[in-house]
Amino acid sequence: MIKYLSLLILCSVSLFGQEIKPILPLPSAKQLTWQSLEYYGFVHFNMNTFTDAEWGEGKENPNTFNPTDLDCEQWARIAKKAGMKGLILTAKHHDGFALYPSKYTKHSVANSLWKNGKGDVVRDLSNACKKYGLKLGIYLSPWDRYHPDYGTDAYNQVYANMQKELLTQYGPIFEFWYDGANGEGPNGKKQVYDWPLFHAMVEKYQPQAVQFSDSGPDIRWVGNERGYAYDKTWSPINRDEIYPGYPKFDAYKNGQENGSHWVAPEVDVSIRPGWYYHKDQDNKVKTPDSLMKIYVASVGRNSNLLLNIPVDRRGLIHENDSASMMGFAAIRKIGLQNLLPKSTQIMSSTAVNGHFSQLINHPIKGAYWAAKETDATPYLLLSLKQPLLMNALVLQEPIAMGQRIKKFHVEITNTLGEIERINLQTIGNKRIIPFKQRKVSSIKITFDESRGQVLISNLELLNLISTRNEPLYQ
Ligand code: FUL
Repeated sequence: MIKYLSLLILCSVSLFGQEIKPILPLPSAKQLTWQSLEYYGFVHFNMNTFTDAEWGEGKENPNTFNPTDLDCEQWARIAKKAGMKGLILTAKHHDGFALYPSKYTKHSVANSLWKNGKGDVVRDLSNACKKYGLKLGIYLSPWDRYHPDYGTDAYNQVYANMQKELLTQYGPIFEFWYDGANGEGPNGKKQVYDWPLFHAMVEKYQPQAVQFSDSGPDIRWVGNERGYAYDKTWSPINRDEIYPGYPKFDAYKNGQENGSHWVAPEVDVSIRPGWYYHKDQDNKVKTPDSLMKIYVASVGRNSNLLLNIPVDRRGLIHENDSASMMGFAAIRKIGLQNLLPKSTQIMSSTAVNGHFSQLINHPIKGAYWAAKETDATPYLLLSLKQPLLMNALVLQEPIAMGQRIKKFHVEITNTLGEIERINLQTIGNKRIIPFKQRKVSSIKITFDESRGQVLISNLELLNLISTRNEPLYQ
């Protein structure tokens, strides 16, 4: 009922209001759904866990894989409590060892002594995710240092067959992850991948799943593994100019203002220095405060955050990692609360009929403020009746209408009348702008350059704190 009512209001808004033209390229429905997930987990757990390596060679004895207490429910329970929306598992890494019994490789759990060859980690995780209401994603390394067919045409079909197994036997998959690393196989040959075939497998068996790689097709790598996107982060990119493992990817990492396709970035980063578990990194787990800064620099810079948890040799998330994830969840809960009083009037320089600034933060889904096309430097002005102690501002564009803002600046006035100006570039799905904590009496946001009319759907005020209850940014 509420849905229909909102639709009715929106329709009448566009009946009486001026129609707003979308700016291409636009995200698809599944890209929009993915973007709303914001934060989910990666699990690197495989042969490397037991050999203390990051990249295996493919010559490892399958019996080396031998978790003593594997419990995927523990992973899912912790991930859920930590606020993650899903988990992506390394079903096969570069060494080729498969965590499920595949018909297309001998190098798998089926040929190990673990559970007498009857184990299946993908199945266990799929069941655990269902139980805890998490989405399941699959990482399947195209590079395979074990497979005898690697480096020949036959391997492309092997990979596609493995995709089919994973896409048809374990329930819904929300994301399929292609790693860009591509080296030589056991015969010294490199593979020429059949990307159209691989993409078609996901399209056929799980059309709602987004596909990740350096070049999409649906979502892309952010260009570093340190946990941050950039002040300039465009979702559009000239997708067809690049491919997974593209050597000059650096030139593409910010996306492109006039890019041909919508391929939003995902920030992948590990909670430890390595992707895999190494005992000597037990005391190098990132702190909740540094995870919070990563969140601000990823989700807060037009990306989604994929945080990797290296599961240990027991087959469990280590206590230190779990404690840090919980600490991160606790400071997110407090710090991400919107402090903007509901009664605050947000003034705008101009507004299109039916898209007034009152629609910012409006409960109607899809509502937004639209500046007039003739307004060269639109602005929003927010005067607080009661000054607020805060250190961050959140802005969102209604990305279903395309990404627009190229350059903007924020002027923050404190209770002494002192003004700080911050110059910024893109917004996109969500921008979190941190600054030194102060008592703020007004904020003005001026949009200096945009690809078409300026549209803003959300504005929030935050006070981001550390685990010691101090301001996160000093
Ligand atoms: C990289 C791989 O080489 C690492 O081992 C890891 O899986 C990371 C997520 O992607 O390309």
